[in-house]
Amino acid sequence: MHRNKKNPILTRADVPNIQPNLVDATSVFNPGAIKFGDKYLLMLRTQARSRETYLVLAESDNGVDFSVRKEIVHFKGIENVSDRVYHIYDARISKIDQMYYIMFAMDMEGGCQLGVGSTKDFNEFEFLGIASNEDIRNGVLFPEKVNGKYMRMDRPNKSQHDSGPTSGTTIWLSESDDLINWKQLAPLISGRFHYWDEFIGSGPPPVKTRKGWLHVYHGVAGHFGSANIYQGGVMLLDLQDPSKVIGRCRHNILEPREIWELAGQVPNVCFPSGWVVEDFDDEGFALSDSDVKIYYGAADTVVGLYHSSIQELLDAAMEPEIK
Ligand code: BMA
Repeated sequence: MHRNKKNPILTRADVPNIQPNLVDATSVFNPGAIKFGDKYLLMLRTQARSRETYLVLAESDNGVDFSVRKEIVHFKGIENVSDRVYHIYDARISKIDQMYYIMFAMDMEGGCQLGVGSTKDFNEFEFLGIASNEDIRNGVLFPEKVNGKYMRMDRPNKSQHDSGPTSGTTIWLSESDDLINWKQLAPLISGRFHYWDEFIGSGPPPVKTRKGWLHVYHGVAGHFGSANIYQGGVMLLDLQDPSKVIGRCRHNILEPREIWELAGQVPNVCFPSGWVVEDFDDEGFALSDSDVKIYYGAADTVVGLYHSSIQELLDAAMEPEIK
């Protein structure tokens, strides 16, 4: 596993002015990612000096050099939500059948909800609805139905960082028939107090491998005085019954080490939110030697790119547990 040499691959300097909302962007981070045809797409979270947050797309031929579109992503219909929506952010992108779905956090009065939108072409986006009814974040859809149901992982916000945002210590598995109404099935993993992943939340949507559903998540160590350290880790779920956790890494796979990860709007943050797995077999399983590109927000300020392979991530997920 290694960082790309061109890191950070996106900074505020790459974000064009989009009058009047986004001028002189302060930051660009926490991207959703997907391969669309032969293009790599990132759905970026950008902020203006007003601290308004916008989603903007970037595209690339090689997954490293991205150009940012001069257009704010608008989910048609979101304007009809009756309660005030302050920000939408942290998009996670899944392809299910021939449709692309985007789950994102919606900061609203009374907390954070999960929104879901769809697109066929990444030019027009439709808002499908609010897919939650409690304070919750980090919702990610599985790339296919399991046992006839849509599946997602999500992280209810049942705790709070010291004088900071609401957070959580358990990732749940939920199922749905329509992507809007969700039923909680089972808790998957919980925070390990005193270790690297005390608070946790899903990263990019899971990927199907012959060994199970491979999933990258983030963990927060909150026991360092005023610093919450955000890191990346990996876990593995049973293919037929994803409520069964087969493995979970002992060590993080990614932690703040570079200066642009250690310093910024929010110091000490590596927040993996998108990935592109390059190679699949004919039945849709990721190949173990496939290259994996993990895109992450660094210090809530820039975007980093981390390279790995399916095999390396599977090995990490099967490390002996912390006893
Ligand atoms: C989390 C979310 C992320 C953010 C991270 C670090 O609670 O708000 O969007 O990147 O904190 O600030």
